[in-house]
Amino acid sequence: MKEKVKGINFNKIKNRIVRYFKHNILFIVFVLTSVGNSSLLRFLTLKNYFEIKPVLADTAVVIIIGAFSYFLKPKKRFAYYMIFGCIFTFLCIVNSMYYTNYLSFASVSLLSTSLQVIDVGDAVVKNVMEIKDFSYLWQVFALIFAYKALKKKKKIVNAHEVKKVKVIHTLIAGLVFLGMFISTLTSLDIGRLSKQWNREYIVMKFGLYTYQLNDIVSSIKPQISGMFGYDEHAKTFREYYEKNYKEPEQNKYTNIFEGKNLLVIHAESVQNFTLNTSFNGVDVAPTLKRLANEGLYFSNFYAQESVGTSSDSEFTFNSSLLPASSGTVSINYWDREYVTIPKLLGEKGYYAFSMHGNNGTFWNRANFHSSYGYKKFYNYKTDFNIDETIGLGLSDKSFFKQAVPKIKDITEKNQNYYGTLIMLTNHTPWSDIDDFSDYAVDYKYEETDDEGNTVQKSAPYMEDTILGRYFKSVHYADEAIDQLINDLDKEGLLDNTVIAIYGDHDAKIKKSEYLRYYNYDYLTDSVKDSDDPTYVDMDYYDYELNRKVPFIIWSKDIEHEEVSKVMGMYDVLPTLGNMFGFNSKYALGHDIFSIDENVVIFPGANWLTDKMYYNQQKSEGKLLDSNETVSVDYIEKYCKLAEEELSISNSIEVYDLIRKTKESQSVIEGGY
Ligand code: GP9
Ligand code: MN
Repeated sequence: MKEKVKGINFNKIKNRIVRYFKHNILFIVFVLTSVGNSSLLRFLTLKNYFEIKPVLADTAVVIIIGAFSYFLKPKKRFAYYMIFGCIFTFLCIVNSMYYTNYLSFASVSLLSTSLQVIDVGDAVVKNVMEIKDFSYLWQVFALIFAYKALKKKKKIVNAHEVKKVKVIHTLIAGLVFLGMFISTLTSLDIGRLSKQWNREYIVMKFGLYTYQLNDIVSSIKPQISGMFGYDEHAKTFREYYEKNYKEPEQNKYTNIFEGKNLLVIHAESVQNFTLNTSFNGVDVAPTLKRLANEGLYFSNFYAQESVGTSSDSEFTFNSSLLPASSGTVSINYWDREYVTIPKLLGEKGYYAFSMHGNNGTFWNRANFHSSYGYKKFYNYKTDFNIDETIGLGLSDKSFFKQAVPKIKDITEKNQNYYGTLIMLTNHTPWSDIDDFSDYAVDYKYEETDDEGNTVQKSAPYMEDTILGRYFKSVHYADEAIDQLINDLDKEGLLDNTVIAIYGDHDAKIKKSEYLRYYNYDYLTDSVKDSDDPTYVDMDYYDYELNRKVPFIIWSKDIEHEEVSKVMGMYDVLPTLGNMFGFNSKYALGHDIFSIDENVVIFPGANWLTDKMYYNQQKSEGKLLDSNETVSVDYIEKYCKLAEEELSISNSIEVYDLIRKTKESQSVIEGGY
């Protein structure tokens, strides 16, 4: 091989490279371990095996940060790398844990929200932390190992470079990576980075470190957003409602409940499939099943909660708006003006109240319930005697027992009421449920012994599993609802009252639990092999669709109807509004009885129609009926709508647009 080609001295270049590596081992270890850790995170969370974009982005960020280490003396550089190495490792661990729980990535704007997790106690240890979350610690050990090895060989002391030049050269290297990364970006990538709600997508395309830096910027933005961008958001908001607002249509349910009380039961973590589940011939949720069979049953109903879980569902149920894309409405934007069911019914003379057996500060309920228009929030020790505790607080049965006389009192003092009863017992992890529920989730069968006698047998099946405990707990919650309805009836409180029951979100149970439930072999007491012809698998879409929750509207004299059209939490306000005679001009959902094709938009901009579930995070979807087809235009239409509605909703929350619009007597007349 020639050593010189047209004046290029390869030997010299080679020597320089070798020399560079020799003198910068610690820096190189820092870069490789940092990029390696964020790649591992993508691998373990998004199952993203190899994508060049995030690797380029992470490398650029790490090199640029690392470049400044050359301002320090060689001996102090290790401390610099360790500090950033620990920060990066910490970010990976936090994001890994966060992803396990929320299927999304952490945000500094959620710090206050995350503090709620502390109150959930052992639910965190049991369901949030996993061994794999700590695998990222290898970076710290690798740095220490490299440093010790170099020190032994006296490489640290010998390192010598002109500092400023070194900083500049390293920065240039970082900028080269940055340039390469930028050249791969599409306009879609850039658009999503600025919006920041599709966190999975951003981590997948921009890497963890760019995501986290961008997150800091976009989390600070809302705090100062009153000063920036208001006009533009207010304009988009006005135009959206001018274009899309339609007066409510009349249908067979219009005003059927006018003048009746409305009692809402927030059924903690109850998923819809439990209504169709039984063990050994005993239903998991016989009461809910009965109410569904007697009342209006919305069998394809989805919560649209984000990281604000319960509180997001309470917000969306009451306002027909979607959760905030950064932060949580109940904590960050609770003091904005919203058009809500308590306010709308309040205008009709209803007394609005809510009750919950947990501390009033949880999810900031004491504040946001009053801001949403509830006149009183009965909670925890102030209004309830904590005589029986299960999981997070007062047991549902005791809670309901104590709620009935309060409801009676409210009924006597007011012409009408709107009440929300927030259940608690069925909150993960259902640790002590065995003490309160004797519901069995084993598999009972019969066998004939050698003498021809029938022997009753039992295999453990779902006993001592998370999903098994969940079934027991739902059974308990179902009994509590039965007790409430009976007690209300005994007091004559059901005659003029409509009950609405919703599951606030899924129970966040892992797929492996469902695979056991679907594929248990009682003869071997084990889960069948995945190559068994009868094996039932659960893909991403099966899992997402199974997250649906029940929604039931029931009254003593209602006629049963099952509505199988897809429906979201944001459709509740318009649907109940049509029945009770109220309306919000800002509702993003629809009266389910007045819409041909409905769409449920999820906070990450995934969406669901009766035809397809589309995963906008990954730009792929699944047809619900494989014989159906949809056009590209169809997908684009709903993708655009999802982005538009999430953005409008977020603008209302961040910029307080409903209040400001009312104040400025702007284009939309009438307010609420
Ligand atoms: C706590 C309860 C649970 O009061 O509503 O909240 P979650 O963890 O489901 O959001
Ligand atoms: Mn909840």
